[in-house]
Amino acid sequence: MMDKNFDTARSKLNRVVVCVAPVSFLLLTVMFAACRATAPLTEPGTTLTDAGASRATRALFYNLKRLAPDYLLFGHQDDLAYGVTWKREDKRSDVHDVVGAYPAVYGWEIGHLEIGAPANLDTVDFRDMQRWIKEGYKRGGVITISWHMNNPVSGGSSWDTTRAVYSIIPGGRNHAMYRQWLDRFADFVGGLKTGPFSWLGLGKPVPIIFRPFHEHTGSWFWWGRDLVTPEEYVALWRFTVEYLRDEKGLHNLLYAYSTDRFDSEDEYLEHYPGDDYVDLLGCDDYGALRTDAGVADMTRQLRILVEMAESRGKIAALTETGLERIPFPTWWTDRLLRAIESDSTARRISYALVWRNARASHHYAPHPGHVSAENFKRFYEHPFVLFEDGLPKLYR
Ligand code: BMA
Repeated sequence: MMDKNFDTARSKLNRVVVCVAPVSFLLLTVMFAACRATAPLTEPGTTLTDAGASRATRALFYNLKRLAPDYLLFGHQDDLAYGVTWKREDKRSDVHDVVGAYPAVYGWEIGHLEIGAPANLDTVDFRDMQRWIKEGYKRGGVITISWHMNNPVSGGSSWDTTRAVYSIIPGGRNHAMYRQWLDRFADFVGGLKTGPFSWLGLGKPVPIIFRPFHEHTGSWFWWGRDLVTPEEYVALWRFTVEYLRDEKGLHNLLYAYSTDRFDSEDEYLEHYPGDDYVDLLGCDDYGALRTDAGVADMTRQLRILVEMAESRGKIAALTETGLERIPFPTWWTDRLLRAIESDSTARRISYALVWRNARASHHYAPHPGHVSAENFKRFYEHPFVLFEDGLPKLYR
């Protein structure tokens, strides 16, 4: 005969198990999901501009940081949109035509998005651009976006140096218009979702390294050095970050601050908006690598850049460079690679991106038969250099 007390205790236990089990299962699931959602993915001394950045965006940041000491990622502007002799051909890329691999970093340019145009200032259709951005991301590449926006005061181009920054910062007479420009940016970025339900507007947004108001140590753009006070530039930058992050709820952006060539840390930081507003420290330089003598100057700048970035827990990158038409056949290894790889500090930049292959008189990557094509293959094969086919998974 079964002990009655035991039986009662057991049936009570059963009832408890029956009631508690689903609850604990639910609790465990919730806890697991919460852990996944907020898994710190942090390193000491490092915080992102956006503490609520998506998991993939945080993964990109930390993976780029992790790779930086040992590898250089190669990037190319508008790589999938056109080449020196073609335009808008599915899966085509001049870089791929030469080495059989896509670049690791894809640069895109959204100038004229602000005015609601269907195509950018270089005639790249924005819907095509969204498709190419998603393609590159799905293959594991890195996406960065620059913005040659029109002058908000004169309506001229980015190169129209009518003073304008004062007019779009909070309190300025064109501030509402600037908000609308950022709304258009948010719509564009909102259209960069991937996943099975992305066609419904659901899905995960592609992480982007966003690089606005670049080359401001020069004065050829309306946000350049002689056309803006440091206070105005900082106000513009901070407003832009806060609006996109806090009001538009974009959590897939890493913010890149990138100057043109610079002489010193002080010069570099003259318009710096602060560590809380920047994830990547970059610089653009097309001058140094024109000559052998300039290689040392490039290395010098990259050393300063890496030191500034590492002491702040950020990433450093050569955000734009290149030699127009690349008339020097061994430019890739003898200038670009030498400037970066031969120095134990400079080599810790994350990536170097060359500009677009617009036409025979304006291109920065080789195409088949190009005078630098063979050397570009040596560059591709170098163990320090990563193209897309050599990338580890960057978004996990
Ligand atoms: C410049 C040139 C221009 C182009 C601009 C934005 O350096 O390539 O032709 O319009 O970048 O992409």
